[in-house]
Amino acid sequence: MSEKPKLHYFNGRGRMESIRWLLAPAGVEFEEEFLESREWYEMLLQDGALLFQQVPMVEIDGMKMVQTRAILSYIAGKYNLYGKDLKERAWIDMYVEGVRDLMDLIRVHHKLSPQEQQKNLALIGEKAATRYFPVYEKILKDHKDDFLVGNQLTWADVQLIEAILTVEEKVPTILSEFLLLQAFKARVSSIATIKKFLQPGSQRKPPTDEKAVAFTNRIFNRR
Ligand SMILES: N[C@@H](CCC(=O)N[C@@H](CS)C(=O)NCC(=O)O)C(=O)O
Repeated sequence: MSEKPKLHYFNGRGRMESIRWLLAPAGVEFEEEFLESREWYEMLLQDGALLFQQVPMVEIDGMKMVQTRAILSYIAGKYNLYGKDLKERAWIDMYVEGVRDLMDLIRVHHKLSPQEQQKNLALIGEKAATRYFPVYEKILKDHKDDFLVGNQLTWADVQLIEAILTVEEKVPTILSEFLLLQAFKARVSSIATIKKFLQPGSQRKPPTDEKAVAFTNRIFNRR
């Protein structure tokens, strides 16, 4: 039996959260090693464990993987969440990248000044409502399947449900015009492994706040 993957990151969402999310429906138990201090990060650097001196880093199948996107596609491929052929993969990649562009707006949110945050919040709402969510609503409408690609759960669905819930934390009414996405949210949230991940006490992390940003700035000697 292979060892559990070990995730090296802060005890917060950041770039690692999508990896935690993807391991959930894969039904994979994982361990977490939290970067608690600058010294901890330097120790990882000295060990040569961080190829580009960056986290997330995931120990999996004898590799010390870095680069979020590479880690996610490895997990998606390994756990059958990456479509059945090259074309399905291509669609999954497109849908995932769209969601990740939207999520990037949220990931930087707490690094902004209060004034910039106000503008960014409006931008998140606008982009979600006019650029990204209409695409996924239309896909579901056109093919009438339960999931985005190949009528089975894939990485694209997992990325989308994470984004829906994350945007809702910032703009609670964001789905009001998207009836099929509302149904999608209910359906995917009720898959046993995902339901478990959504329950209190799981390895899902709370929303990022100013304290978390100050902590990471300290670790990376930023500002
Ligand atoms: N392209 C990388 C970027 C990773 C990244 O920027 N990680 C940040 C923490 S979220 C980091 O380690 N920063 C330290 C540095 O760049 O020196 C990925 O997607 O994993």
